Amino acid sequence: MTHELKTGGDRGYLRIATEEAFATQEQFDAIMRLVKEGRADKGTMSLWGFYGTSASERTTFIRERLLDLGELRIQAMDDAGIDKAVLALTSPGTQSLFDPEEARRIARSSNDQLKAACERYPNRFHGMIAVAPIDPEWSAEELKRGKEELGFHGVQINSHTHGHYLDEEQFDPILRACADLDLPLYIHPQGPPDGMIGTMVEAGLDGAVFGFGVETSFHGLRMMTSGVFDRYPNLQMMLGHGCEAIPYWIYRHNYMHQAGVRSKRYERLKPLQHDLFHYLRNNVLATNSGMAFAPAIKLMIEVMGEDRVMYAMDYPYEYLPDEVRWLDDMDIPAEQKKKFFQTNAERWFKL
Ligand code: 1DF
Ligand code: MN
Repeated sequence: MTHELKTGGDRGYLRIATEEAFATQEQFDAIMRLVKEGRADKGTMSLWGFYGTSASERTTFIRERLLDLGELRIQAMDDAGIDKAVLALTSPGTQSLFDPEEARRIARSSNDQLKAACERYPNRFHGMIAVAPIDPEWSAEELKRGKEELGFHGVQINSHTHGHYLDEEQFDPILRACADLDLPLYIHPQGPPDGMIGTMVEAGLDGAVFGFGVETSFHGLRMMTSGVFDRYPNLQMMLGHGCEAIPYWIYRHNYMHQAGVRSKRYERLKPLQHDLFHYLRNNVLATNSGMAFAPAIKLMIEVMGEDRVMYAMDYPYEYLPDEVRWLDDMDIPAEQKKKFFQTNAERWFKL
């Protein structure tokens, strides 16, 4: 142990964790009903079949911690030196549900419960809005309520909705609302859709270990290559887990994307106003959730710029106070470290 972890800024910065999860009992029950009936998609069957029923130490801890928006969570934050958490309804949110009415009800109720928790701990908790992408028009209205009435700071969408992606036309009301309301759009992973999951479950690689990242970087790239950010130049998309590896890949993504566009290889790929580096540096924000790994963080800062990379813990799926110590000890300039832990989150979430 290199140093004690304290809240309050004893190292010259506050620590703001930006991808922290909670569940509501109704959400949990609705997903588990689909899982028990065998009606959920394969990714949800695998993920919630495990987290919802396993008696392991890990899953027991996570189930208890997801449902708590009170003292347990505050104690965990205190113990790890986390000053503030930006909270969102855990993956898959409402997106595995098939009934739009149920999805709307659960999203709305989750927003109300999160608002109450933020009022109980105004200096510790901030909220991201939950929506029901199966109903984009309703979701756009809920974004307005979430920002204007509940005072929330962004929206978390758990990647695909039954295999559909936010760059598709039917989701335009959601993108427009984010742009109009100046709400960052956090695209968080869930299990890959049935059309993508292939043999990942048999391989034990569908979840956070790999499948999450592949599917979510696919989503992020769809957004970057389809002209979304030409339509909405001020829209900010957030990606966790080391920006889902896009900064590492971006040179090749960009080169091959341009080669494909030039040679008119795909009907869908039209010339864009900018190259992919431009969108990465103007429309994408990243967190290091689940990647307490200095080489990945330094790469993000180098490629995206020091103003676009933020800290996240990913509690309760990742809760290792030692990771905070490693990141405190990262060999980057002090001003960059303060941006990473504190001021970038304040700026982009408007805290
Ligand atoms: C896991 C990881 C599950 C993350 C999550 O939601 C989640 C996991 C169900 O470890 O299985 O949000 N995560 O963001 O890394
Ligand atoms: Mn997460």
